[in-house]
Amino acid sequence: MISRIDLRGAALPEGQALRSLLPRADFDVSAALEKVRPICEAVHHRGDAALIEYGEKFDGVTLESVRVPAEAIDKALADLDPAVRAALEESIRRARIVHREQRRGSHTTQVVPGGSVTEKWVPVERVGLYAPGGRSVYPSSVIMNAVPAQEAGVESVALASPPQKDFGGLPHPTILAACALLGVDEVYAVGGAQAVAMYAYGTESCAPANMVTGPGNIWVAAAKRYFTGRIGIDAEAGPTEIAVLADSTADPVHVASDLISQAEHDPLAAAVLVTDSEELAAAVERELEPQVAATKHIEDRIVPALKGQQSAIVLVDSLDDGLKVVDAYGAEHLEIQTADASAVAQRVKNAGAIFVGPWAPVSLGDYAAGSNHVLPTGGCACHSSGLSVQSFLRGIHIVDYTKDALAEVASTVVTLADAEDLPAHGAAIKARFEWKVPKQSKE
Ligand code: HSO
Ligand code: ZN
Repeated sequence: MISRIDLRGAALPEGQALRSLLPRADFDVSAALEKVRPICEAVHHRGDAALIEYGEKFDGVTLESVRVPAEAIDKALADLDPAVRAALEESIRRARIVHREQRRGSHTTQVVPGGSVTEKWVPVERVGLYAPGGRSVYPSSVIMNAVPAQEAGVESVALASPPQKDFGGLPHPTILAACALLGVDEVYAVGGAQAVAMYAYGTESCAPANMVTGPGNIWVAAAKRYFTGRIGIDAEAGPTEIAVLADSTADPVHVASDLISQAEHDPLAAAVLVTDSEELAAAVERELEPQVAATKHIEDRIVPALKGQQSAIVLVDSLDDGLKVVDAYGAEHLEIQTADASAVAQRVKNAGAIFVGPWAPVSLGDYAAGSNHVLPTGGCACHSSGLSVQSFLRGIHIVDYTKDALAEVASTVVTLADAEDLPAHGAAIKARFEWKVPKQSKE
């Protein structure tokens, strides 16, 4: 069901050499880039008409308008199963508790008497969120995107999600109901790359956004890359990943069920167990089969995900080696199922989120820990963080110097400007102090 990679018996290689031994899915965004280019251009030139055409072509629906009417959002909430409503409300409540504390105030540093730099944190004005349709209808992801944007103070938050044939061309009702619970009332029935293009350029119905966030398939990731530099993006989310660092104290039933839980997302999802215990590895292998057989998305997602090149049990000589492996891998989600798990978690350098001990499975974080589940995939955890209030803020430096404070540092600026052969930079200082600006001879 899952392959083994045995790294025991020799010193582990470092850096890229170690990374190349570890499993990972192919997720080639650049190859998809050429395919999304015409879609983005069509939306640029033909706006809503192009969005409606793509709705017909990709989603099989004929829309009159891409904007979802308020009544449809209200109705989705009214029709929502009360138990699901209560669970979504609890998820929102916990996410708000955590994200509210991430807010940053302005901070002023007095550099010298009369000279200060204030860092002021300002929310992005308008954000376009994306929620996938099809196989991945996740109202929880609407929560994970909307809550940090709202807690950051973003004034205008819109959401796009593919129109569903079975629901009269509207986005999935649980997505609409989540929007209603979150107070997001600007919703578009638009999916894929065209949704990102709609936000980037704006159309007759949708004002352009400064930033686009939210998970999506490879086309959404490619469209985000296409518009990078023009709009802000969260990340090019790839297939989900779980790594578990476990020793002989771990419960194989828990480990197997957690590996399966993320394999359930996608045939390209990755499930990686890193352990120094042969016994645990064997017990998890034994556990996988009956647990997989007892669940739902077996042949279409879980079996291909576990059997795929992106998943494996990695055997190491020691927990220290295990830590090197999980750092080289940089998992989106990392569980620590070892003795003294909190201390081990503190030693991890690269992971999107870390789940400590037997009572903090990834599923908890997916829905209701209060943490965010939009996390860096594909090894990007070595340079990026998950979505947070910070993702929606910009820090602006406000530089405030008095005449005396500038005079004190004037020669430093002029010297550096001369050293970089930029005399006009220095002249801008000299002009303020009737300092002689030397005439440049024209050669
Ligand atoms: N594990 C996914 C998020 C998710 N899980 C949504 C369930 N629903 C990526 O972090
Ligand atoms: Zn999940």
